[in-house]
Amino acid sequence: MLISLLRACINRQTLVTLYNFLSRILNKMKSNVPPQDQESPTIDHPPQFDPSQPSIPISYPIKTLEELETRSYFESFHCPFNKSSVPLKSKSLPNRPRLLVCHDMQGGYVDDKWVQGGTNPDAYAIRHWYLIDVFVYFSHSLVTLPPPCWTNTAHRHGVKVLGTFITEWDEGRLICNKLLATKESAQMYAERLAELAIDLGFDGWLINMEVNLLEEQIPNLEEFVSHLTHTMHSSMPESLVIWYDSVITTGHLRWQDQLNDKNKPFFDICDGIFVNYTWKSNYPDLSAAMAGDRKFEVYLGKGVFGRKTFGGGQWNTNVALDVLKKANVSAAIFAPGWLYETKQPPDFQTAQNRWWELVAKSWGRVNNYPKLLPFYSNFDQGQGYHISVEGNQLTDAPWNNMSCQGFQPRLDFIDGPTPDAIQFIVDFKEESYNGGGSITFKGTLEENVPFTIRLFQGELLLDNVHLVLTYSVKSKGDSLLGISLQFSSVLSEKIMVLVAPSEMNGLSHKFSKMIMPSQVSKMASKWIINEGIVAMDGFMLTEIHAVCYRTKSSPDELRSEFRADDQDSAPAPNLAEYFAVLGHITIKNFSENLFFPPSTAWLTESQYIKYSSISQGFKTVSLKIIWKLKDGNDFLFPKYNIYVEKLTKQVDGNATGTLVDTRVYLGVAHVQAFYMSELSIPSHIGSLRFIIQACAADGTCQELDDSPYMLLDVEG
Ligand SMILES: *[C@@H]1O[C@H](CO)[C@@H](O)[C@H](O)[C@H]1NC(C)=O
Ligand SMILES: *[C@@H]1O[C@H](CO)[C@@H](O)[C@H](O)[C@H]1NC(C)=O
Ligand SMILES: *[C@@H]1O[C@H](CO)[C@@H](O)[C@H](O)[C@H]1NC(C)=O
Ligand SMILES: *[C@@H]1O[C@H](CO)[C@@H](O)[C@H](O)[C@H]1NC(C)=O
Ligand SMILES: CC(=O)N[C@H]1CO[C@H](CO)[C@@H](O)[C@@H]1O
Ligand SMILES: CC(=O)N[C@H]1CO[C@H](CO)[C@@H](O)[C@@H]1O
Repeated sequence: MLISLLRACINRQTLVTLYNFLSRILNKMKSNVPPQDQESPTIDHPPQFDPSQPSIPISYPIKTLEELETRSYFESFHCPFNKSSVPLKSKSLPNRPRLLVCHDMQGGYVDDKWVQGGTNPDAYAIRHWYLIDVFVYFSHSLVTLPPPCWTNTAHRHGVKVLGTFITEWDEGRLICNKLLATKESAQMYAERLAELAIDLGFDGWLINMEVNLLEEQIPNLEEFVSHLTHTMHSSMPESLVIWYDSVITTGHLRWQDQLNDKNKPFFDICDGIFVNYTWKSNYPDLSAAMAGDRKFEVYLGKGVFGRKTFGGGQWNTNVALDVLKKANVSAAIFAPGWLYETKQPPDFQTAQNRWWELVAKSWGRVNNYPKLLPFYSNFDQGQGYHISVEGNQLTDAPWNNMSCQGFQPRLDFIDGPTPDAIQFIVDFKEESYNGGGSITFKGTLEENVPFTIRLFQGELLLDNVHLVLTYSVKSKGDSLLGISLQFSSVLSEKIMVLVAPSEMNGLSHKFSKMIMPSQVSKMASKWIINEGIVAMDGFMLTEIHAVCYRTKSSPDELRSEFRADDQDSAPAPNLAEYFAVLGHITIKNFSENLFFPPSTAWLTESQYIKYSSISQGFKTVSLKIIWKLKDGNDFLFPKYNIYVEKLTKQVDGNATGTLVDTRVYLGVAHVQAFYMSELSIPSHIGSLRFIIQACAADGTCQELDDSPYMLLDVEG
């Protein structure tokens, strides 16, 4: 047992199994010892997690068959927070080789377990969704439920998300004995798994049976897999159940590293197979031949850590991908968190961009956006050092919430004096317009010479629609930023439309059309909001570019702004510093009017209110706030910002007290529930007003004065 445990730790490069094992032993010891001995435990152990008690919402896996069977997960305080709220818009997988990415990092549930977000600005996240078709959240717990932040961001980008069902080691055999005891038990557990995926809003399961079974257990195992597939498909036709290359038809645990007659019976009753990564160069072709017309449903593994993987993984990841692409089968990348765990230089963001660029070069992009209206990106990476709403910075506390990731751009140099004249990065340190991210462009640029970067590659068909393009910019000196849109007709005719301020008029001859947007400047924050209307019926919007540009201006002015402390490096004539930040971009349907229900249309309610006294006259409150529309309409806004206002105690006759302090931003919710933990209440405060600000898919938020709120009279 211990040997196999040690193997587990070394193989998986994680200590979590050992940790869980020790805490289980510890808990067992704890329940066996008399109470007086409990005061001095020899090893520190975390307090028992009681999912029924209110606490900061987290995402966690199911560890036993009993919990799965009794559906106790649905009774958990944390469950309502656990639903992903972003539906998948493009549903079926395309008919071509696909890229599956399997996340296995530090046992899972790290910074991503905090459903409402955490405080680590350097949390692990993937932002290269345009390269991915399917994302699997993997851990070594029996039932791994993907934290909703992954599902939210993956769905936004058109990527399917699977949870994992795994049985391994001796414990896994015991589980299988129960799971596969009868045909009925196999069906029942399959139904439980299907129910979890459907209720929590993810798209299916990876089934990983890494145990030796008896041959007579195989028919019930097949029943389990086929029943799970059927049940999933009947509720969600485009869902996926994928079999991991592990147990074979004789019951032996024998990884085949290919699709062959020993594992094909499982492949035949589900939506695909994830083949172990130690394959040899001819296995992809053999597997493709075996799969026949389902070859895109064979996902050959490749481990990023590189253990025995074809081509070695790590920075040679493209080697295996090239082979798979040539064989015309799908690929499954295992554990790209390697970059983060092994701290690849120079820093995670740069290393991650370089590594996924290898994947892009080998495999090509698989997802294009925009595909639908409205299209909105604030370039938020789901982490950072501040948060803004419409140009006003609300907090400068470090944070992470992958749910908040906007559509992630892939920045490509298109045209300019030299490719490196301007550096462009998706940034979370620079100021943001909405959320915590932006794109920064900086460098030197000659007057009247444009520098163009592609932001998005889209597939948005325009039919009888006027588009409204809105973008926010903050810049220095005479730096200007325009957006150009590339449209293609059915005959592949390309039309470039530039939406840019009139100072960029000098470029108009390079475009089919130039549209000068109306501009609103937000004085306090120096952001300029540009808005232009484009009509291109019958065309497809295929690319979105940013165009950096400078016009003539007095060099003295510029020097004083950029070089105040640097006398020697005066810029050469006509070549001056360029600096602009793109805050967001929205493309929407001109005729589609946005509507926010008035505050009176909402019901708000508080639950689980708990006060704690910190010191004389100073206390904290924890509570859960929920809200819904009175007419029962289930319509969900994609995001709600939550604020609190503290009001003084009421004095005779005054219905409410006076507002003290300013409104404080508390966080963001992607479901219609928010848990506030330990909000401090000074003694002179008589009531709290929690404001729930709905934000629509195009990024606009309801006016705070019209937003629903919940009033709480402070107890005592
Ligand atoms: C992959 O297969 C090899 C044998 O070919 C086996 O040793 C290894 O454990 C397998 N890896 C996994 C993750 O199953
Ligand atoms: C891959 O397979 C598809 C479908 O069978 C076929 O249309 C396509 O030509 C193949 N591509 C290559 C590169 O072999
Ligand atoms: C634009 O909005 C109008 C009015 O709601 C609607 O009829 C039309 O279908 C929309 N077009 C697109 C492409 O969304
Ligand atoms: C009620 O509160 C307002 C605002 O602080 C104050 O101006 C007013 O005098 C108060 N009225 C009474 C009756 O205390
Ligand atoms: C099973 C369960 O409790 N699901 C809940 C997940 O969260 C949403 C939003 O709060 C609830 O409506 C579901 O009932
Ligand atoms: C963008 C956003 O609102 N992020 C929130 C994520 O969660 C943390 C912790 O709850 C909040 O502090 C952030 O404001």
